[in-house]
Amino acid sequence: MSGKFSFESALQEALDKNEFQLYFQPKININPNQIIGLEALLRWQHHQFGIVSPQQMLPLIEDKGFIIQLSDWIVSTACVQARKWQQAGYSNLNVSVNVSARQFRQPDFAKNINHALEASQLDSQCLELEFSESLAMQDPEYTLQTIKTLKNLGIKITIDNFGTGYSSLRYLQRFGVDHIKIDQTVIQNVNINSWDASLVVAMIELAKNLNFEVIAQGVETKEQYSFLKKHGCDKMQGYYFCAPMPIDSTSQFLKDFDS
Ligand code: G
Ligand code: MN
Repeated sequence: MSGKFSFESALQEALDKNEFQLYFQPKININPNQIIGLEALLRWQHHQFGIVSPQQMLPLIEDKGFIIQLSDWIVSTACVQARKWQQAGYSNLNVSVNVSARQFRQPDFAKNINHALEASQLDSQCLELEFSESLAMQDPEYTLQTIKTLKNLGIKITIDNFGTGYSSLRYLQRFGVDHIKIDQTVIQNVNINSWDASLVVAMIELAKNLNFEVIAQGVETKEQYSFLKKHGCDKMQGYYFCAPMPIDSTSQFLKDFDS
């Protein structure tokens, strides 16, 4: 995959050819044992390059402003798919979508989200938006206003990759976020590094005191799972439970989980 020019023309072709797909990764509550939602994650199945991750493609797309078009597609597709699962019997299923920087700064951002909800007929309570900590804190006054609008629509908010940026606790509280999601780089160190272990315990405590729910991302091992459980973090996501999956496997996962 060399050269920016060919990569970008490949992106345009990908949109035209419907090569973008959403994968879904469950978020699990361990007590009681239930699926609390599915995070929609973008994958690009290229006919020549194979699966291309967002990390590889997003910087290029951001450059081109391509991300706006793609972001709208992600939100709409995630809402439509969540509604389908609800109609198939998982009536309370929640879906979450990651918000990109370019998308967030669009003046029509909240309006576009609302449009996707209306078009899919998904209840706004069933949609959660994930903002990375660094994005949320870039211009916190702007974030505050935007989150207010989204929350008035009934949408839930997660601060993603928590522990990697610089959060103002005052703003976190003013945002009125529903979840903070502890970043996987922190979780993956809990049994290796006592500083990270203390950090996770402090974050769990902080969330409790400020009335957010806390979820741990990137849980990969039994040891990490046990550590989190012991310290009262019941919501988790990661390869320990399952990797992001295409739609068919997600449907199967939902079915197996129920039985
Ligand atoms: O931007 P965000 O933090 O939402 O991205 C999550 C990314 O982490 C996804 O691309 C997903 O594939 C990946 N991921 C999910 N679970 C795990 C895990 O247990 N370990 C690792 N290393 N990555 C994970
Ligand atoms: Mn996320």
